[in-house]
Amino acid sequence: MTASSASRTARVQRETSESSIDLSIDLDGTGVSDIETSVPFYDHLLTAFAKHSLTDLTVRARGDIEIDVHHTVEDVGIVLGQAIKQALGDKRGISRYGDALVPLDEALAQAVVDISGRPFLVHTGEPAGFEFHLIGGHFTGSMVRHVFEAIAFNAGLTVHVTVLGGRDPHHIAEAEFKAFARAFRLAKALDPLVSGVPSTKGAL
Ligand SMILES: [Mn+2]
Repeated sequence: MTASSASRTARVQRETSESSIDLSIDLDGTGVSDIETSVPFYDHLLTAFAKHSLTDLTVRARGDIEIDVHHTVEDVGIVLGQAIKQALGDKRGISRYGDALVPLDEALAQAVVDISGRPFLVHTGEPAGFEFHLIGGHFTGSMVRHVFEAIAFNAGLTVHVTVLGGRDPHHIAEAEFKAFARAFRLAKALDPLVSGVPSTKGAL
C-alpha cells in the first residue's frame, strides 16, 4: 500500500495517575480542531498547531492541574508525538523536510523539521526569564520547550526551533508553535515526485 492511498490517522489513549488523555489526529486534514486540555493557553497553542499544520486534531485531557499544569501539558505532548509517529506509518512518499519563519507582531520564530526517525531537539533564543513567566496566569514559559521535547522524542522527529526576536511571552510562544506547525506541514506533505521512503537507507 502506498502512503497516498493509506489513511494517515491515529488515535492514542493514555491513562496515568497524573492525567487521562484521548487524542485523535488526521495528518491529511484541513486544520479542524476540537481541543479541551483544561489548560486554556495550551488549547490556544494546540489549536494554532492544528490550523497551521493542516492536521485535524481532537484532544480531551484531564489531569492534576490543581498541583500544576505541568503533567497534563507534558503528557498531551507525549501522546501527540505518539499519534504523529503512528499516523506517519512507513513514511512512504513524504517530503521529509520542512522549514518555516513565522512572525507574530514583534516576535519571530524559525522552525525546521526532519521526519528522520531520530529524536532530537535544538531549541534556542527565548529571552532571559521566559521560562519563568506564567502566560495567561497558568502556563509556564518553560513548558514550550518541554512540549517540543515530548513531541520530538515520541514522534521520532529532528526539530530545531529558534526564537529570533520577541518581547511578549504570549507572542513568542505562539510564534514558536506556528513556526513548528508550518514546518511540520511541509515535512509531512506527500510529494508526488517521491517514490518510496525518502532516505538513502531505505527506512526512516
Ligand atoms: Mn516534565
